[in-house]
Amino acid sequence: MNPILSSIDQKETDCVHLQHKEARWSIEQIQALFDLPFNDLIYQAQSAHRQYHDANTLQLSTLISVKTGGCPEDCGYCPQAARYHTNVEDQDLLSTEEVVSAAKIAKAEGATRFCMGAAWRGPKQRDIAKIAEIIRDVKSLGLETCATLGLLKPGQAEQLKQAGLDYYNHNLDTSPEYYQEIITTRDYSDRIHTLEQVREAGINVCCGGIVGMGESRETRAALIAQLANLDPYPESVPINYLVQVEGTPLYGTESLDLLEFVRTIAVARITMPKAMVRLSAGRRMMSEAIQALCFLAGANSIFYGDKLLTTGNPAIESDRALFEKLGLRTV
Ligand code: SAM
Ligand code: DTB
Ligand code: SF4
Repeated sequence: MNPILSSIDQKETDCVHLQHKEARWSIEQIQALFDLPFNDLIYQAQSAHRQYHDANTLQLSTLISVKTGGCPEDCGYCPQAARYHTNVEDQDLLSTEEVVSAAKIAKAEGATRFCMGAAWRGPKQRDIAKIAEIIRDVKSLGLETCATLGLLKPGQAEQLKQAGLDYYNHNLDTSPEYYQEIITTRDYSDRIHTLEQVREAGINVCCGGIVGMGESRETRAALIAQLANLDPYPESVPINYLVQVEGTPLYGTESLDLLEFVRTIAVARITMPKAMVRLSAGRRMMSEAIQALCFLAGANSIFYGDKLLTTGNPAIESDRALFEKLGLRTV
């Protein structure tokens, strides 16, 4: 076995921020992965990837914003926060019919997973009833379902589970230390608490973060440590490259080198080998070559369709051309 991997596997360290039973990765160990020569890092990531995944298969996931804008939170990256002046138009919760018709189109285009996002701090009880109906209908189309609705109150995760929700997306976004630079209206422990409720309800956890927010490599390593030390680690890990939207506080942040984004994907793959690692927001800023490197580094899912929640995503035709060039089988 590779000496770096085996030494990391054997060493058990405590996680300073969260009292998880099995903290397995220190920030230093993860930083050592980030610091590897690029070829060594990608080789390790691809080797870890092949232990649990078909290296030439990519899952296609389509996103829809079911409730847009007007959010009371202050996430510095987000165009949907009411307090920032962006071009996003507010939109109330869509009807079940509107969401189902979008889900049918996504399925016809080849997506197998449908992710529904809402610009809420968290859902109210009456929202949960409506969302449950939407989830039931989307699920009945044979699509994997994911929802990202913000912080959950006790009992809500169980209701989502009963409706047939497969995954709940709730990102840690960044390291605990950097978090307060980005968001002040809720704290890290609120996020962890919601993740615990999702886990306890028996819903798969989809949890990742954003890179390119002006953070250091150590901060990226600390984010990955938080994710990898969750016990168990998330089944699904979206890695987003900041989409800079005019009017948000993070607009104008110095762009992160995309090879560092590829490294982040690789480190997520090595530390969470069984997870789906999702190359999420930011693909419009990435060349085909960078995206190919992300797949080589272990990303095995993308958002597919010309829109993310409020911002753009590559056109389906150009994605199909890329899959063809790379010989990727999509599911
Ligand atoms: N309101 C809910 C919440 O924040 O938990 C759910 C929707 S929120 C838009 C879902 C995730 O999208 C955020 O946690 C963040 O990781 C990601 N996101 C939002 N704006 C982004 C941006 N401009 N660039 C990259 N990722 C972004
Ligand atoms: C995730 O980690 N990324 C997606 C999804 N989960 C909900 C959202 C990306 C949003 C990008 C900015 C926008 O389009 O508003
Ligand atoms: Fe609101 Fe979610 Fe955007 Fe934060 S990321 S402002 S909680 S929609």
